[in-house]
Amino acid sequence: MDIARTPSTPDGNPEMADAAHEVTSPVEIRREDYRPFGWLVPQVSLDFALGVERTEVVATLEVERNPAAEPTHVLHLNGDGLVPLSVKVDGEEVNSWTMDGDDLVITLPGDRHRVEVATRIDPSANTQLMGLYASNGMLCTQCEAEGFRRIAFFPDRPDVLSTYRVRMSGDKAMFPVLLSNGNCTAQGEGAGGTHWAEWHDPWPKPAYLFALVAGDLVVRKDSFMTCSGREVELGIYVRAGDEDRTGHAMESLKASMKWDEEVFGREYDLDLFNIVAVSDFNMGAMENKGLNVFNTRYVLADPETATDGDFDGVEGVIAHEYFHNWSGNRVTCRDWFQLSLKEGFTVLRDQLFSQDMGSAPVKRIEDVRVLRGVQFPEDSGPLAHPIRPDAYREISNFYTSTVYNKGAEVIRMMRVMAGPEAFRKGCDLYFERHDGEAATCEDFIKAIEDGAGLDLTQFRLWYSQAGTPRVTVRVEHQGDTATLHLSQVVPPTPGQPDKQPVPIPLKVALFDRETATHQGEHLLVLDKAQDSFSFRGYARPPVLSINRGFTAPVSIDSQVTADDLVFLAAQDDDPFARYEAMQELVVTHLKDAVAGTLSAEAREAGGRAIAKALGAVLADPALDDLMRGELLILPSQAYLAEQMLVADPGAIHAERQELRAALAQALESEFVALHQGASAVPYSLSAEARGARKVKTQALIYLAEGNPQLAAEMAAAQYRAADNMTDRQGALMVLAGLDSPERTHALLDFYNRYKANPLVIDKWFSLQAGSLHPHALDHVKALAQHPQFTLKNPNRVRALYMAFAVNPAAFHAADGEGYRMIADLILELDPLNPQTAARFVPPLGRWKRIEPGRAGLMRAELERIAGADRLSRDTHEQVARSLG
Ligand code: B3K
Ligand code: ZN
Repeated sequence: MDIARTPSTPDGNPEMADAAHEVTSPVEIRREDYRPFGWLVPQVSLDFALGVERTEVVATLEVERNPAAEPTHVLHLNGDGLVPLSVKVDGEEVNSWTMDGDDLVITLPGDRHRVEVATRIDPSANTQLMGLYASNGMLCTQCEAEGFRRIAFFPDRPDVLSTYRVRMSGDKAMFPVLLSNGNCTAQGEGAGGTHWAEWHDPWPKPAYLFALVAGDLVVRKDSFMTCSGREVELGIYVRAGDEDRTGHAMESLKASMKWDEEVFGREYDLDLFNIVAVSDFNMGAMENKGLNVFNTRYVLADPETATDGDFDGVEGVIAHEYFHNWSGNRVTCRDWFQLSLKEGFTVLRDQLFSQDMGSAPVKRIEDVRVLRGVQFPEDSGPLAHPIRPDAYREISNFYTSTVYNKGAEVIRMMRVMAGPEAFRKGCDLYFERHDGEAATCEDFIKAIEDGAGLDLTQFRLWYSQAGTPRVTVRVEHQGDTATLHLSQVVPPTPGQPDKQPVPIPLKVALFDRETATHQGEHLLVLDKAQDSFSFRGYARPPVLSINRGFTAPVSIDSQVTADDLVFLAAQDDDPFARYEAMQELVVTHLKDAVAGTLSAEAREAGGRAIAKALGAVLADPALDDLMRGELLILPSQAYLAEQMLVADPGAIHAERQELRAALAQALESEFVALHQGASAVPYSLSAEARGARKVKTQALIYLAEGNPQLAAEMAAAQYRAADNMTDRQGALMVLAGLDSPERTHALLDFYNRYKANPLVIDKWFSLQAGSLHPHALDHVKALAQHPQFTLKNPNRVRALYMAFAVNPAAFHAADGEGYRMIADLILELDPLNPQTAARFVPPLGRWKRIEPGRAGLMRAELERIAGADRLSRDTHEQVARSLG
C-alpha cells in the first residue's frame, strides 16, 4: 500500500526522527520521543497577496537558538505541498537549504537570524480543506493540527509560540472583508481595485491558531463589557442573507463570556472577538485566537430552519470555542499527545455551561448517551487508545470521542472527588502557573493536586490506560447492615493486555423499598480490584442506586432485579439514576431476548415490567417534558451491541423494534394523549415548549411501530401544522421510515420548501439515509446521484453517508451491500479529503464484535481499501489499525 503524502520527519524535529521509517507505511510518532524545538520563533510576519487560484505568501521568521534544546545549526521547517520560491537569511538570498521530503531545511551560521521564505499556493485546488482554501468564493484557513505547513514553511508544532503580524491585500470587490487574529492595526486602498489590511495579535500563539479570512461577508455586531470594565467588540460574519439567523449565536457568545468570568474567573483578553461562518468545513468549528471559524451549522439558527437540538448545538459549540481562549490558547499543548489537555477540559467546561443554561439533568443524560453510543464502542474496539495516546501516524485520527468526551469525564471525576470549589482552586492554579505556555496533561494533574488538595497518583492511570472499566456490585444484607461488594476490571485493549485498577468515584444511595427514601448520598472511591463498603441502619434489604449522576465513565453490572429497576425508574430522586434504571431495564430484557434465553412467559413478563415503568413515566405529573422525553428514549442500537461480546445487528434491531411495538400497543392511548396535549403548546424556546416538542416526536416514534397507519396520519398532520423545524423534522423523520403515501408527499414538500438552504437540505439527505424504511439503502444510492449531492462539501457527505453508516438496519444489510457502499465512498473521497474519508473507517472497523457472517464481509471491505494503490496517511492508519 502506498501513501499519497511523503512521510515527513515527525514534527519537523530532527532529534525526533524515527529510525524505523518505512517506505510503505507512514512514520509512527511517539510521545516519549518529544524533544523541544532547536529554535525559538518569537515573531512572525506573514504577507499575503490573495487570489482564489493564486495566493503569494512571504513568511518572515525571527529565529533564535532555544537555550532549552540541544544546540543545532539546522532549522527544520515543515511544509506540505509547498515549493520555496526564494529563501533569504538576514535579507540575503541563500542557497544553504535543502528539502527533506516536503520540509525545508536551512543551515544557519549564528544564534539569531531573520529567515524569509516565499511560496505560492492555489486555494481553489485545496479540496482537503486544510491550510488556506476557497469556499464559495471566499478564502479561509484551517490550521489545526498541521494545516499551517500548507500555507508557509514553519515549525508547525504547538510548542513554538510566536506573535504574528499579518498583512493581506487582494481585490476589493471580491474580498471586501479582510480578517485575521488580534486587532486590525491599519488598512488602505491599493492599486488596480485592491485593498489591504494589517493585523497584529499581541498574544504569542502556536501556528495552529493562526487564521485568515477574506471574502464578501456581512456582519452582525454587538459588544460585551468584561468584568474589569473593558468593552469587547463582537462580530459574526456570514454570507449576505444569513445575518438574520445569527441572533442565537450572538446571545450564546455573550452568555459564554459572562459564564466563564463567573464560573471559572476567566476574562477575555482582546478588544475584538470575531466569528466567521463557512459552509465547507471539516469539523464543527475552530478556536483561532480572536477569529473563530465555524461550520455554518453551528452559527445559523432560527425556528423555521433549526431544531431545538440545532439551537443547543450552536450554543454548545460557540461556548466550546470561546472557552478555548483560555483552555487551549492562553495555555496550549506541548505536543499533540496532550490534546485532551485542551479538548477534554474544554468539553467539560462547555458541558457545565450548557447544564447551567438549560436543564442540568437532561444535559447530563445527553452527554452520557453520546459517551456510551460513541466512546464506549471506540474504547472496546480496534481503535481504542488512552485519552493521552502514546503514538500516532496521523494526528487528525486522534480527534476522537475518547480524547474529547472521555477526556471530559476524567476531569469531571477530579471535580467530583475534589468538590466544585476545590476544583476551581486547582483550575486557577493551572491557569496561573502555565499562562503563556505549552503545557502537558501532567501539568494539569499536578495543578489540580496542588490547588485542590487531592492525591492523584493512582488516578493518572486514567490518562495512560485505554478501555472502559467494568464494575460489578453485589449487595449483601445482614441484621441492620448493608454491604456493597464491588470489584473492577479494566479490559485489555490493543497494545495494553494488562491493566491496573483505577480509582472510580461512585455516588451511591440506598433506598428503603417501603418509604422510597434514602439516608443521603455517599461518595465511594473504588481504587482496588475488589473492595467492600458497609452501611448501618437498614432494617430491610435496600434498593441500590449506584453511579448517580454518572460520576464515573464505567459500565456497571449491578445485578439489580427488574422489580428494583421499576422501583428506581419511578422513585429515584436523582434524575440521572431514574433514566439509568429505565435504560437498564430495557438493556437487560433485550440482551436476553437477543441471546434467545427468554421463555415466552419471561419475554411477556419483561415487556410488562418495561410497560409499567414507561406508563409511570408517561403519567408522572412531577416530571417535566424535557425529562420525560429522555426517559422515553430506548437505549441505542450501538449501546446495546456494546453490551454483547459478539453482536448480531439484525437480531438487535428486530428485538428492539418488537419491544417498541409492544410498548406502543400497550400504551397507545397514553401516547396519543401525550401527543395531543403537547400539540396544544405554542412555539417558544421555553423549557416547557421544547419539552412538548420533544415528547410529541417521541410519541410518534413509538406509534410508528405499534400502529403505523395512525402514526402516518398523525405525523402528516404534525408536518402540515408545523410552524418550526423541530416539529417538521420530527414528523418527517417518522414518515421517512414508513411505507406510506404521506411519506413521498412530505419529502417532496420539504425539498421544495428548503432547496435553497444547504443546512436544511442536509437534513433532507440525513433523514432518508438514516431512516428505518426497508429500502433505505437504495434510497441512499439514488440520493448520491442527486444534483444537490457533492463529495466536495463535508456537511453533505456526512449528511448522506454518516447517517447511513449509523443506520442500524440498512448499514448492516446481511448481504454486505451497506459495507460495500461505505468502502466505495472511502476510496472515492480519500484523494479529495482524507480527513473526512478516514472518519468512515470506524463503522467498518467494528467487525470483530459482529457475528461471523457480517464480520467477514466487513473485513473484506477493509482489505479492499487496504489494497488500493494510493491511500492517505489518515485512511491508511485507520484501516491498518482496524485490520490489526
Ligand atoms: N480544535 C478544533 C478541532 C480541530 C480538528 C482538527 N482536525 C475544534 C475544537 O475542538 O474546538
Ligand atoms: Zn475543542
